[in-house]
Amino acid sequence: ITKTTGADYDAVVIGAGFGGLYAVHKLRNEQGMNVQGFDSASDVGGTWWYNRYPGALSDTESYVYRYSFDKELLKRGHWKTRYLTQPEILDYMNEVADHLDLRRSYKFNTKVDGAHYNEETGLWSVVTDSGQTVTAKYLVTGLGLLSATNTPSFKGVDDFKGRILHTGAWPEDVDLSNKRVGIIGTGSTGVQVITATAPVAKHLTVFQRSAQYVVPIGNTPQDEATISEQKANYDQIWDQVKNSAVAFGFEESTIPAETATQEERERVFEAAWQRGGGFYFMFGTFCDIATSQVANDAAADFIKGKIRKIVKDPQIAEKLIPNDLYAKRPLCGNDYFDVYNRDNVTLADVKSDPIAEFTTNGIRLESGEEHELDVVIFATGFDAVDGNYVKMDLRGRGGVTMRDTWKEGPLGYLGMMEVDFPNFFMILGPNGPFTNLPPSIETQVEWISETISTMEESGVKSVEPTVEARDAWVGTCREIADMTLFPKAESWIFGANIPGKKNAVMFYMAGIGNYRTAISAVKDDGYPSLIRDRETAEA
Ligand code: FAD
Ligand code: NA7
Repeated sequence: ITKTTGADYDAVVIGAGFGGLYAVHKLRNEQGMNVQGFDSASDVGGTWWYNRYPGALSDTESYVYRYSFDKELLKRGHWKTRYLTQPEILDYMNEVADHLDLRRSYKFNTKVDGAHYNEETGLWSVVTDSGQTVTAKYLVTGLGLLSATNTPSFKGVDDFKGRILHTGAWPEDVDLSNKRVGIIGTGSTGVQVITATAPVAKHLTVFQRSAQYVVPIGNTPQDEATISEQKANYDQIWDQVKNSAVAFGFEESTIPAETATQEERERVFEAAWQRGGGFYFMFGTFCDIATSQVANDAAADFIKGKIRKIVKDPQIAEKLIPNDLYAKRPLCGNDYFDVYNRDNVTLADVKSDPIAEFTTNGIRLESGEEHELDVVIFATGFDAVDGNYVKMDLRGRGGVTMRDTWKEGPLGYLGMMEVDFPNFFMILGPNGPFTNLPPSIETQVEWISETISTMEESGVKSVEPTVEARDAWVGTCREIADMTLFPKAESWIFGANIPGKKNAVMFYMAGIGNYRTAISAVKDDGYPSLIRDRETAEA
């Protein structure tokens, strides 16, 4: 039963990934609201529904890449290795949906084309690609921050006779065995799909634009004893995770590399290399790798030394060695650099010799060198964070569009709200925390549902942030980011991967612990930064 007078639903939730599913659970199962969910995929899973490419794996460890809120689900958790494969995560999402009976609230295979706020009724009108329009008081979006795929355009693509695939929209029927495969992109995804494809393809050509710092992932089997111990300690584990910086389950280092001796640095980096884990290497070894040039150089030099040792052909090794900062999202992989010792793998350095065009048979570089291929895989990433928001026709008060509000780069209050968009709540919107994501998703969904419940209890019709509060939050995110080296590296974290996209701050980089404190303070202080019933307030 809808509580909101005149509305089809109390809330519409877009997305059936970690974010959307938890929002439907909170609002419907716990707060008794009438909720309608939509997802363009045919079932639950979000990221893990789409990214079915070979080698797709979490780089958050299995025991913390899950929800913390449900003790029964935690007890039931099962995994075989230190990290989760895509099929395991998708199974988990399905298990969650069954356990909480979430599917019945969703319309799948349904894309939301737009949503408009009607100031007279105080309701959102949500328009889908099936021609349906529904109204609701609240609009909660879990559109995903790595969800809108980025496919760069190349001359001649349509002439290519082979098959073109994107890792983020992977079809079911792909068999790469004995094929001549080309992979464009060497980010997190590229590293995974490259290591999985090399052993099965007839030949693999990697088109690398930027060399990357990749450390081992250390994906070892997990024995029952370790898993039982993790399960027994979940209260403590989640407490640590939610008060940490990156929420990956390890204690971040408090020791600076800047003042450590060369021997100490070697010892700590080598131990981390043996242990595995990208975020661990950057944040678990020393505390200043992401902030101090000296520390960053020390970590980068260590990884460069490893590449030189692993890769047998020194010319190939040099091409694989990055010469920029170690300040993109940290990468890790299974024996990544060993791939380039294989006879069936070619590295094409497309920074020095860019892709000129696709031909009928493959890819031709500017030098004229042609690579014959049966399949080309785009591992070229995503229009991250705001991509899905600006693709949708989202309109707030007075018809103001999100596209226009964010034309100089995405803004957002607390990573969850936006000025002129009343009763609109984003999960993983711009300027939210940069962490292992499920704990941040939970943090946000809990804040959103508590805020909605407070507004309902006090009979509020609409709620939205003030311009001052939004601008101050964005300013804080900028200041924090500027204390780090991340803005100096070109990556999706600052929107630098999309041609023409303005370089902007997209994350709150002070960690989940500080983030939780900041957003709790807003709630505990009675939401001074939110305007209630703006029409009345302004009158
Ligand atoms: P998503 O899972 O992206 O779900 C968004 C959903 O919204 C999608 O199903 C999409 O179809 C739907 N949607 C979007 N727009 C519309 C629309 N207009 N209409 C209808 N539906 C719409 N994070 C980590 O913390 N650790 C990891 O190890 C990790 N590994 C990753 C590996 C890969 C290959 C990728 C791509 C991402 C990884 N991530 C990782 C990030 C991951 O996206 C998040 O952890 C998490 O899954 C995000 O959940 P979400 O619900 O916010 O968004
Ligand atoms: P990323 O990290 O954005 O990586 C994309 C890769 O594709 C990267 O190597 C890019 O090179 C490359 N790229 C992009 N456009 C081109 C063109 N036009 N030509 C050649 N190469 C290109 O995306 P991922 O999917 O790997 O990872 C995104 C997140 O998803 C990741 O952090 C995980 O959280 C999961 P560049 O470095 O820009 O030179």
